[in-house]
Amino acid sequence: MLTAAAAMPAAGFSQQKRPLKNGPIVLSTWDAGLEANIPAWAVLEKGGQALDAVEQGVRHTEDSINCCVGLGANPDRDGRVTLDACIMDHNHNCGSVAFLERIKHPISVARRVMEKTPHVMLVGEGAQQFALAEGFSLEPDKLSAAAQSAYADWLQQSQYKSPTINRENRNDHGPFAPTRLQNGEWNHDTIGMLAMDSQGNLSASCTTSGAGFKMRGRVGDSPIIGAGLFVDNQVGACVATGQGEDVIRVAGASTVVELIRHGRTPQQACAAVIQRIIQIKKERAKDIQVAFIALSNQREIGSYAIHPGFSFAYKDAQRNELIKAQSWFK
Ligand code: SD4
Repeated sequence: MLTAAAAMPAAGFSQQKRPLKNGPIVLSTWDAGLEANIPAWAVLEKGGQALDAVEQGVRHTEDSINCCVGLGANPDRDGRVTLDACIMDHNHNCGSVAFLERIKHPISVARRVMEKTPHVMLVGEGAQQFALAEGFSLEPDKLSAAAQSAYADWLQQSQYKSPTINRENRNDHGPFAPTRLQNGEWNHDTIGMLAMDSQGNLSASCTTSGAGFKMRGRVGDSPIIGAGLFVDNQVGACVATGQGEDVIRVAGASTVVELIRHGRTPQQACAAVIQRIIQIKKERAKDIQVAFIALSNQREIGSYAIHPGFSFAYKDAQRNELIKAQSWFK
Protein backbone atom coordinates (compact mmCIF):
# COMPACT_ATOMS: atom_id res chain seq x y z
CA MET A 1 0.00 0.00 0.00
CA LEU A 2 1.18 3.54 -0.69
CA THR A 3 1.77 5.53 2.45
CA ALA A 4 1.26 9.26 2.90
CA ALA A 5 4.38 11.22 2.07
CA ALA A 6 4.17 13.44 5.13
CA ALA A 7 6.73 15.53 6.95
CA MET A 8 9.24 15.61 4.16
CA PRO A 9 11.93 18.28 4.31
CA ALA A 10 11.91 21.05 1.72
CA ALA A 11 13.55 19.55 -1.33
CA GLY A 12 17.29 19.94 -1.27
CA PHE A 13 17.35 22.56 1.47
CA SER A 14 19.16 21.81 4.69
CA GLN A 15 18.56 23.83 7.84
CA GLN A 16 21.45 26.12 6.93
CA LYS A 17 20.25 26.77 3.41
CA ARG A 18 16.72 28.03 3.58
CA PRO A 19 15.29 30.68 1.28
CA LEU A 20 16.13 34.16 2.52
CA LYS A 21 13.55 35.72 4.82
CA ASN A 22 13.04 38.66 2.51
CA GLY A 23 13.58 39.58 -1.09
CA PRO A 24 12.52 38.06 -4.35
CA ILE A 25 12.73 34.37 -5.27
CA VAL A 26 12.55 32.62 -8.62
CA LEU A 27 12.21 28.88 -9.23
CA SER A 28 12.13 27.11 -12.56
CA THR A 29 11.99 23.57 -13.86
CA TRP A 30 14.81 21.48 -15.29
CA ASP A 31 18.43 22.40 -16.01
CA ALA A 32 17.51 25.19 -18.44
CA GLY A 33 16.05 26.96 -15.41
CA LEU A 34 19.52 27.99 -14.26
CA GLU A 35 19.91 30.22 -17.31
CA ALA A 36 16.28 31.32 -17.39
CA ASN A 37 16.47 32.51 -13.78
CA ILE A 38 19.04 35.15 -14.74
CA PRO A 39 16.80 37.42 -16.89
CA ALA A 40 13.96 36.81 -14.42
CA TRP A 41 16.25 37.93 -11.62
CA ALA A 42 17.31 41.03 -13.56
CA VAL A 43 13.65 42.15 -13.36
CA LEU A 44 13.20 41.20 -9.72
CA GLU A 45 16.37 42.74 -8.34
CA LYS A 46 15.37 46.13 -9.72
CA GLY A 47 12.12 45.88 -7.80
CA GLY A 48 10.20 44.74 -10.88
CA GLN A 49 7.05 42.65 -10.87
CA ALA A 50 6.94 38.88 -10.66
CA LEU A 51 4.75 38.87 -13.78
CA ASP A 52 7.48 40.54 -15.87
CA ALA A 53 10.11 38.27 -14.34
CA VAL A 54 8.33 35.03 -15.28
CA GLU A 55 7.70 36.29 -18.81
CA GLN A 56 11.30 37.41 -19.36
CA GLY A 57 12.73 34.26 -17.80
CA VAL A 58 11.00 31.75 -20.04
CA ARG A 59 11.32 33.97 -23.13
CA HIS A 60 15.03 33.40 -22.75
CA THR A 61 14.47 29.64 -22.99
CA GLU A 62 12.10 30.04 -25.95
CA ASP A 63 14.89 31.98 -27.66
CA SER A 64 17.64 29.52 -27.00
CA ILE A 65 18.76 27.92 -30.21
CA ASN A 66 19.89 24.77 -28.44
CA CYS A 67 16.74 24.24 -26.51
CA CYS A 68 13.78 22.06 -27.32
CA VAL A 69 11.37 24.57 -25.78
CA GLY A 70 9.97 26.79 -28.55
CA LEU A 71 10.32 26.58 -32.31
CA GLY A 72 13.49 24.46 -32.23
CA ALA A 73 11.53 21.64 -30.62
CA ASN A 74 10.49 18.24 -31.87
CA PRO A 75 7.44 18.32 -34.15
CA ASP A 76 4.16 16.43 -34.02
CA ARG A 77 3.56 13.28 -36.08
CA ASP A 78 2.87 15.43 -39.14
CA GLY A 79 6.22 17.20 -38.80
CA ARG A 80 4.85 20.50 -37.44
CA VAL A 81 5.98 22.20 -34.23
CA THR A 82 2.99 23.29 -32.11
CA LEU A 83 3.49 25.29 -28.94
CA ASP A 84 1.54 25.80 -25.70
CA ALA A 85 2.09 28.43 -22.99
CA CYS A 86 0.35 30.20 -20.14
CA ILE A 87 0.93 32.90 -17.56
CA MET A 88 -0.86 33.93 -14.35
CA ASP A 89 -0.41 36.85 -11.97
CA HIS A 90 -1.18 37.62 -8.33
CA ASN A 91 -4.69 38.87 -9.12
CA HIS A 92 -5.96 35.68 -10.82
CA ASN A 93 -5.42 37.29 -14.21
CA CYS A 94 -4.35 34.61 -16.64
CA GLY A 95 -3.76 34.03 -20.33
CA SER A 96 -2.97 31.01 -22.40
CA VAL A 97 -2.29 29.81 -25.95
CA ALA A 98 -2.28 26.29 -27.29
CA PHE A 99 -1.57 24.55 -30.59
CA LEU A 100 0.18 27.72 -31.74
CA GLU A 101 2.41 27.46 -34.82
CA ARG A 102 5.28 29.57 -36.20
CA ILE A 103 5.34 32.15 -33.39
CA LYS A 104 8.58 32.48 -31.47
CA HIS A 105 7.32 33.63 -28.08
CA PRO A 106 4.10 31.88 -27.09
CA ILE A 107 4.53 33.11 -23.50
CA SER A 108 4.24 36.72 -24.63
CA VAL A 109 1.21 35.90 -26.77
CA ALA A 110 -0.34 34.30 -23.66
CA ARG A 111 0.32 37.51 -21.75
CA ARG A 112 -1.36 39.56 -24.49
CA VAL A 113 -4.38 37.22 -24.35
CA MET A 114 -4.51 37.97 -20.62
CA GLU A 115 -4.12 41.71 -21.00
CA LYS A 116 -5.86 42.51 -24.26
CA THR A 117 -8.78 40.13 -24.63
CA PRO A 118 -11.79 39.22 -22.52
CA HIS A 119 -10.68 35.57 -22.77
CA VAL A 120 -8.22 33.29 -21.02
CA MET A 121 -7.28 30.92 -23.83
CA LEU A 122 -6.81 31.08 -27.60
CA VAL A 123 -5.82 28.08 -29.69
CA GLY A 124 -4.53 27.15 -33.12
CA GLU A 125 -5.26 29.39 -36.06
CA GLY A 126 -7.14 31.91 -33.91
CA ALA A 127 -4.19 32.22 -31.54
CA GLN A 128 -1.84 32.72 -34.49
CA GLN A 129 -4.11 35.36 -36.04
CA PHE A 130 -4.23 37.18 -32.72
CA ALA A 131 -0.43 37.02 -32.41
CA LEU A 132 0.01 38.46 -35.92
CA ALA A 133 -2.49 41.22 -35.19
CA GLU A 134 -0.46 42.02 -32.08
CA GLY A 135 2.70 42.43 -34.15
CA PHE A 136 4.40 39.07 -33.60
CA SER A 137 6.17 37.77 -36.73
CA LEU A 138 5.35 34.62 -38.60
CA GLU A 139 8.51 32.52 -38.44
CA PRO A 140 9.62 30.21 -41.27
CA ASP A 141 7.80 26.91 -41.49
CA LYS A 142 10.86 24.74 -40.95
CA LEU A 143 12.31 22.42 -38.36
CA SER A 144 15.58 23.00 -36.51
CA ALA A 145 18.44 20.71 -37.55
CA ALA A 146 18.12 18.71 -34.29
CA ALA A 147 14.36 18.32 -34.74
CA GLN A 148 14.75 17.32 -38.38
CA SER A 149 17.08 14.52 -37.44
CA ALA A 150 14.94 13.38 -34.48
CA TYR A 151 11.86 13.37 -36.74
CA ALA A 152 13.68 11.39 -39.43
CA ASP A 153 14.63 8.81 -36.77
CA TRP A 154 11.09 8.71 -35.46
CA LEU A 155 9.61 8.28 -38.96
CA GLN A 156 11.57 5.08 -39.44
CA GLN A 157 9.28 3.38 -36.95
CA SER A 158 6.45 5.92 -36.60
CA GLN A 159 5.60 4.33 -33.30
CA TYR A 160 3.66 6.25 -30.73
CA LYS A 161 4.92 4.47 -27.70
CA SER A 162 3.71 5.23 -24.24
CA PRO A 163 5.78 8.15 -22.97
CA THR A 164 8.51 7.34 -20.48
CA ILE A 165 9.47 10.87 -19.98
CA ASN A 166 12.36 12.79 -18.53
CA ARG A 167 13.82 9.83 -16.73
CA GLU A 168 17.46 9.50 -15.84
CA ASN A 169 17.69 6.94 -18.60
CA ARG A 170 18.95 9.29 -21.24
CA ASN A 171 18.63 6.70 -23.98
CA ASP A 172 14.89 6.98 -23.84
CA HIS A 173 13.46 8.26 -27.13
CA GLY A 174 9.87 8.62 -25.96
CA PRO A 175 7.74 11.65 -26.78
CA PHE A 176 9.11 13.71 -23.90
CA ALA A 177 12.68 12.49 -24.16
CA PRO A 178 15.30 15.10 -23.37
CA THR A 179 17.50 16.38 -26.17
CA ARG A 180 21.29 16.45 -26.02
CA LEU A 181 22.70 19.96 -26.32
CA GLN A 182 25.92 20.90 -28.08
CA ASN A 183 27.64 21.35 -24.74
CA GLY A 184 26.76 17.77 -23.81
CA GLU A 185 24.01 18.67 -21.35
CA TRP A 186 20.41 17.53 -21.63
CA ASN A 187 17.44 19.69 -22.13
CA HIS A 188 13.69 19.32 -21.95
CA ASP A 189 10.73 20.46 -23.94
CA THR A 190 9.17 22.56 -21.17
CA ILE A 191 10.04 25.27 -18.74
CA GLY A 192 7.82 26.35 -15.85
CA MET A 193 8.73 29.29 -13.64
CA LEU A 194 7.44 30.67 -10.31
CA ALA A 195 8.47 34.03 -8.88
CA MET A 196 7.86 36.16 -5.83
CA ASP A 197 8.75 39.84 -6.18
CA SER A 198 9.86 42.33 -3.56
CA GLN A 199 6.22 43.24 -2.91
CA GLY A 200 5.59 39.60 -1.97
CA ASN A 201 3.43 39.02 -5.06
CA LEU A 202 3.50 35.72 -6.93
CA SER A 203 3.30 34.96 -10.67
CA ALA A 204 3.97 31.90 -12.81
CA SER A 205 4.63 30.99 -16.43
CA CYS A 206 5.00 27.85 -18.48
CA THR A 207 5.96 27.26 -22.12
CA THR A 208 6.36 24.00 -23.99
CA SER A 209 6.41 22.20 -27.29
CA GLY A 210 4.49 19.42 -25.53
CA ALA A 211 5.11 15.82 -26.44
CA GLY A 212 7.41 15.16 -29.39
CA PHE A 213 5.66 13.25 -32.21
CA LYS A 214 2.28 13.80 -30.59
CA MET A 215 -0.99 13.46 -32.50
CA ARG A 216 -1.76 16.60 -34.43
CA GLY A 217 -3.86 18.84 -32.20
CA ARG A 218 -2.72 17.26 -28.94
CA VAL A 219 -2.52 19.74 -26.06
CA GLY A 220 -1.09 18.81 -22.67
CA ASP A 221 -1.40 20.35 -19.23
CA SER A 222 1.03 23.23 -19.70
CA PRO A 223 -1.40 25.83 -21.11
CA ILE A 224 -4.29 24.67 -18.91
CA ILE A 225 -4.71 27.01 -15.95
CA GLY A 226 -5.24 24.83 -12.87
CA ALA A 227 -3.61 21.76 -14.39
CA GLY A 228 -0.13 22.80 -15.53
CA LEU A 229 0.02 26.02 -13.53
CA PHE A 230 -1.84 27.86 -10.82
CA VAL A 231 -1.31 30.95 -8.67
CA ASP A 232 -3.27 32.11 -5.66
CA ASN A 233 -1.46 35.02 -4.09
CA GLN A 234 -3.08 34.31 -0.71
CA VAL A 235 -1.62 30.79 -0.71
CA GLY A 236 1.08 29.95 -3.24
CA ALA A 237 1.93 28.97 -6.79
CA CYS A 238 2.69 25.70 -8.53
CA VAL A 239 3.81 24.56 -11.96
CA ALA A 240 3.93 21.02 -13.35
CA THR A 241 6.11 19.24 -15.86
CA GLY A 242 6.08 15.77 -17.35
CA GLN A 243 3.25 13.75 -18.77
CA GLY A 244 0.50 16.32 -19.20
CA GLU A 245 -2.38 13.89 -19.54
CA ASP A 246 -1.75 12.66 -15.99
CA VAL A 247 -1.40 16.17 -14.62
CA ILE A 248 -4.76 17.16 -16.14
CA ARG A 249 -6.43 14.08 -14.59
CA VAL A 250 -5.78 15.43 -11.08
CA ALA A 251 -6.02 19.17 -11.83
CA GLY A 252 -2.40 19.04 -10.65
CA ALA A 253 -1.22 22.58 -9.98
CA SER A 254 -4.45 23.84 -8.43
CA THR A 255 -4.66 20.73 -6.27
CA VAL A 256 -1.15 21.42 -4.95
CA VAL A 257 -2.15 25.01 -4.15
CA GLU A 258 -5.38 23.86 -2.47
CA LEU A 259 -3.42 21.45 -0.26
CA ILE A 260 -1.11 24.30 0.76
CA ARG A 261 -4.21 26.34 1.57
CA HIS A 262 -5.31 23.54 3.88
CA GLY A 263 -2.05 23.45 5.80
CA ARG A 264 0.41 21.28 3.89
CA THR A 265 3.86 22.61 3.15
CA PRO A 266 4.63 23.01 -0.58
CA GLN A 267 6.81 19.91 -0.32
CA GLN A 268 4.05 17.83 1.26
CA ALA A 269 1.49 19.16 -1.20
CA CYS A 270 3.63 18.28 -4.24
CA ALA A 271 4.28 14.81 -2.79
CA ALA A 272 0.59 14.23 -2.06
CA VAL A 273 -0.46 15.01 -5.64
CA ILE A 274 2.30 12.82 -7.06
CA GLN A 275 1.03 10.08 -4.75
CA ARG A 276 -2.49 10.60 -6.10
CA ILE A 277 -1.24 10.15 -9.66
CA ILE A 278 0.59 6.98 -8.62
CA GLN A 279 -2.58 5.61 -7.03
CA ILE A 280 -4.50 6.29 -10.23
CA LYS A 281 -1.86 4.89 -12.59
CA LYS A 282 -0.93 1.88 -10.42
CA GLU A 283 1.68 -0.26 -12.21
CA ARG A 284 1.75 2.17 -15.14
CA ALA A 285 3.23 4.86 -12.86
CA LYS A 286 6.59 3.21 -13.50
CA ASP A 287 6.43 4.39 -17.11
CA ILE A 288 5.61 8.05 -16.63
CA GLN A 289 7.31 11.07 -15.17
CA VAL A 290 5.46 13.97 -13.55
CA ALA A 291 7.00 16.62 -11.30
CA PHE A 292 5.71 19.69 -9.49
CA ILE A 293 7.48 22.71 -8.05
CA ALA A 294 5.66 24.99 -5.61
CA LEU A 295 6.29 28.23 -3.74
CA SER A 296 4.06 29.37 -0.88
CA ASN A 297 3.31 32.98 -0.04
CA GLN A 298 5.21 32.21 3.19
CA ARG A 299 8.33 31.74 1.02
CA GLU A 300 8.54 27.96 1.49
CA ILE A 301 9.50 25.93 -1.54
CA GLY A 302 8.76 22.34 -2.46
CA SER A 303 9.11 19.86 -5.26
CA TYR A 304 8.37 16.21 -5.86
CA ALA A 305 8.55 13.88 -8.86
CA ILE A 306 7.49 10.34 -9.69
CA HIS A 307 11.00 9.33 -10.77
CA PRO A 308 14.52 10.51 -10.00
CA GLY A 309 16.09 12.75 -12.60
CA PHE A 310 14.03 15.89 -12.14
CA SER A 311 15.81 19.05 -10.93
CA PHE A 312 14.73 22.62 -10.54
CA ALA A 313 16.70 25.86 -10.43
CA TYR A 314 16.39 28.10 -7.37
CA LYS A 315 17.52 31.73 -7.35
CA ASP A 316 17.53 34.36 -4.65
CA ALA A 317 19.91 37.22 -3.88
CA GLN A 318 22.56 34.76 -2.70
CA ARG A 319 22.54 31.89 -5.14
CA ASN A 320 21.34 30.29 -8.33
CA GLU A 321 21.51 26.54 -7.94
CA LEU A 322 20.09 23.37 -9.34
CA ILE A 323 18.29 21.29 -6.74
CA LYS A 324 17.54 17.62 -7.20
CA ALA A 325 13.91 16.93 -6.41
CA GLN A 326 12.86 14.06 -4.21
CA SER A 327 10.90 11.36 -5.97
CA TRP A 328 8.51 8.52 -5.24
CA PHE A 329 10.63 5.89 -6.95
CA LYS A 330 14.24 6.02 -5.75
C1 SD4 B 1 3.02 18.34 -21.79
N1 SD4 B 1 3.73 18.80 -19.55
O1 SD4 B 1 2.82 18.84 -22.89
C2 SD4 B 1 4.11 18.94 -20.92
C3 SD4 B 1 5.42 18.31 -21.26
C4 SD4 B 1 6.53 18.46 -20.26
O2 SD4 B 1 8.71 17.98 -19.70
O3 SD4 B 1 6.41 19.07 -19.22
N2 SD4 B 1 7.67 17.86 -20.52
O4 SD4 B 1 2.42 17.35 -21.40
